[in-house]
Amino acid sequence: MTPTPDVDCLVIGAGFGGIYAVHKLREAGFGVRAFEAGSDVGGVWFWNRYPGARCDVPSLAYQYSFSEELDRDWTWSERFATQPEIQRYARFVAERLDVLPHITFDTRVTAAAWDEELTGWRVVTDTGTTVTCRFLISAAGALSAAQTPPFAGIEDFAGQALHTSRWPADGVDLTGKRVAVIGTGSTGIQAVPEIAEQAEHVTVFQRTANFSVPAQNRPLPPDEVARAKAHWADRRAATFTTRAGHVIPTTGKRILDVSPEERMADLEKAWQFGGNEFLGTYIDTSKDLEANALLADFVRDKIRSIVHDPATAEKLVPTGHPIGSKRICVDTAYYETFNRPDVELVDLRAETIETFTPTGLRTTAAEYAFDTVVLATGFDALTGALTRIDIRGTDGQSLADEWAPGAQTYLGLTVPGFPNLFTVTGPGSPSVLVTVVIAIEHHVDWISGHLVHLRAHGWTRTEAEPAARDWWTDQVRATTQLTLHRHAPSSWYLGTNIPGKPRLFLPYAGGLDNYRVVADGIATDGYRGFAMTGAREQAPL
Ligand code: NA7
Repeated sequence: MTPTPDVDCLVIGAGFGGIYAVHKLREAGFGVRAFEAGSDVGGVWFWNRYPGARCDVPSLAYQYSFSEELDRDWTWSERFATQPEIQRYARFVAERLDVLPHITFDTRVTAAAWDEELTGWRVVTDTGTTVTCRFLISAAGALSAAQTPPFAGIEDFAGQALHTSRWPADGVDLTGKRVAVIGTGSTGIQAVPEIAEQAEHVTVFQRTANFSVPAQNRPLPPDEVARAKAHWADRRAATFTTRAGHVIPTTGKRILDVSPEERMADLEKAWQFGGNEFLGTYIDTSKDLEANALLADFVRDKIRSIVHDPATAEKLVPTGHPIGSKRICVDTAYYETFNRPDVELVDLRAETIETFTPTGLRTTAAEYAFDTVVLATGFDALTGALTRIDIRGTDGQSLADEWAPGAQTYLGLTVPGFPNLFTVTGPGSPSVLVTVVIAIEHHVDWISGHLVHLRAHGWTRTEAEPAARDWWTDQVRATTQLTLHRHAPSSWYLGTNIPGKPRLFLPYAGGLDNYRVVADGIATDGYRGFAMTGAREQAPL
């Protein structure tokens, strides 16, 4: 008698991907369970509770698009939503879709092994539960595996050390504290102004100066929200046809074609409008280094005009990478914060961290004392959430080893040697370069469609072919050449923030619109590139 798995589909994670995967697969008639390490839904929006945590994509775009009803019944309060509001939204959707009964919280998946006889996965959790499933769907997140660099002596530090994505649920009182912040990516840049409001003194340790544009955040007036809701169908349609998953305003002009006066006027307007849409002002700045330099110079001059102390301003001016080649940051009063007398900037290009000490840290130039260190040091992006689970494929090979020389997938969703495993927002997907919620919706719809296809044919096993993976890897590399991302010496897109991770641009940079066309074409073609098999006598789903 052939064994039958406990459940058809097991979902890892209950963030935006997991919530929608449970809903969609259940709607398609599959049995579904999910494990979530946190004690509530929301994923990264459950964990990232640091002061100032906020989305840098407009609220009206950073939401599910599939249901007009959800759109009608949820109202964002600000142009860029705070972490608590986004988590409330995740909870609202999970309750509405009635997915909560399928999710086991406070349970982290630690291992999963393919079992050929079962034609399924044996999944193990940190609470000791083992569940078997036919299909394993990872929605563990692209930016969820926190990275704490191996700083020498950090275990000797007598104060409090906090990674921004593991911030205590009941907050941290920083009143009267001397606080160090290490890291000036999107997180550090959001956190520093808020921490400075509370703390007695803040020392910001910056390794790479980043480009940041003002959010120009504001409350969303009721008429703007009403207009958006009335145009739900148009907004939904735009998720299919735009590169980023939503409409980004642009002048439609090339920066190299306009006069200096026109350029200044356009960019000043874009700066006042705010948000990372600033990058879309002109159509040539993400492809052409000369065009990019003009955009970058505008931001550099803005920094010099905001920061009073010229020496501090020069440290904050990014010089080593094109604007947008590392993820652009969106801030509220970040540069202005360095005009405070109680905020200090340490340039880790001029002095490097030698070791932590019981009272702070020592660099090659000085000793710094503080009570609390905030590690805004980022994530093992795209692969970390998966490689930290002991995933074993057909020959017992580990996914972490398989990806050690550089992660390769078919469509960012599947890996040869790991049948019936799907990786929502995996390496090779466009998710982190576009509106991730929209990419997630597409990935989950595609996965669900694939499982329905298998069921219709009485198949129980699907595995990407190596040739399909190689072809997709070529597509990912080719699209990388179309952008300036490869000109950044380091970024989490390239994996260079993780010691030992090979330097490889992991996302698909061809846009969500193009990705959809390709992935949907593969589906229409009967899921080209997959070996789909399975004994008909094996319990069909
Ligand atoms: P990021 O963007 O990876 O930023 C991490 C920051 O931490 C960045 O400034 C790093 O400098 C710095 N860092 C990392 N390791 C070290 C060490 N060892 N010493 C000093 N400084 C270090 O992560 P975020 O959390 O800000 O944002 C990640 C994404 O999440 C964001 O883009 C949004 O999409 C959501 P570096 O630049 O590597 O020199």
